[in-house]
Amino acid sequence: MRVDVVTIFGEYLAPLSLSLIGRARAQGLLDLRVHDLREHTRDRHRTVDDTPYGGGAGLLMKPEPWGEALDAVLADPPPADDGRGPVLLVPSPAGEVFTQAAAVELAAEPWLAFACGRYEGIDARVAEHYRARGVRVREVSLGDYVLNGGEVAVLVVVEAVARLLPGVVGNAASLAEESHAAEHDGLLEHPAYTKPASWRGLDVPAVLSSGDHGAVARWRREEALRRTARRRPDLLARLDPARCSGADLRVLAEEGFAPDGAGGFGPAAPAVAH
Ligand code: 6GU
Repeated sequence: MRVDVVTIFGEYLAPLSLSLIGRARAQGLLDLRVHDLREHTRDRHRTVDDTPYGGGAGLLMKPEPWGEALDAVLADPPPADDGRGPVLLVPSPAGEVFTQAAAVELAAEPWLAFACGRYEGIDARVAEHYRARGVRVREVSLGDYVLNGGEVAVLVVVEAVARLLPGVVGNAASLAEESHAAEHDGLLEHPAYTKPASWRGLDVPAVLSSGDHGAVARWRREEALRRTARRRPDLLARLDPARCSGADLRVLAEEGFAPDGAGGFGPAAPAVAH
């Protein structure tokens, strides 16, 4: 996979040379190229920002350096480009929330490009212009909080995507077991334990040492359901009741959830007093 990143803070991306991602780059599985936006300015001060039309606090990134920088990226496709060009990812707190499902989609692409805004973001015409040229532009957010710029989002998205590429993570089965994996219905992962069996007065749940694989699987499923209900009830709205056993339904009912009639689960209607 080829990944181009345009930024004014290339040093921010140094962690992408470490660990599994660094090794994937060294092995040629990931061709990650960082480009300095300021190389595409034409004034003596290498200016990338200016004040917003309409007033307000803060500075916006000017469109001209972005146009030149992104044109240069688009003009240099990787051999694997299918003619559709890259998916252009624009990190922004105003974007769609980045999810594991999006990571899976992006991992199937041969080419991604990132436009990292700083300050209050990038002049809105940049995304509009590349969309009009047929580029698949996706504005993505990490969640409901504000960061200073898109570089941390690049670290997050590249790590989430690259570890799905064949050969990057050693054990492919571990990918399927994780929290948010579709194979586990998008539930949070159950708690996990290793040796010693007793630590500071805390014992590993006995069922995990029972050797009864069916009982272990049922315990893990129940813990995953309870955890998700307590911590991320929003995820239950996307849990298909058709994929739930009677035992699952009982656990969810204990946690206060019932099928919502819309293909998921929601808070159970309170029992009406007679
Ligand atoms: Cl992608 N960018 C910025 N600046 N803030 C964010 C974000 C992205 N995601 C959450 N907050």
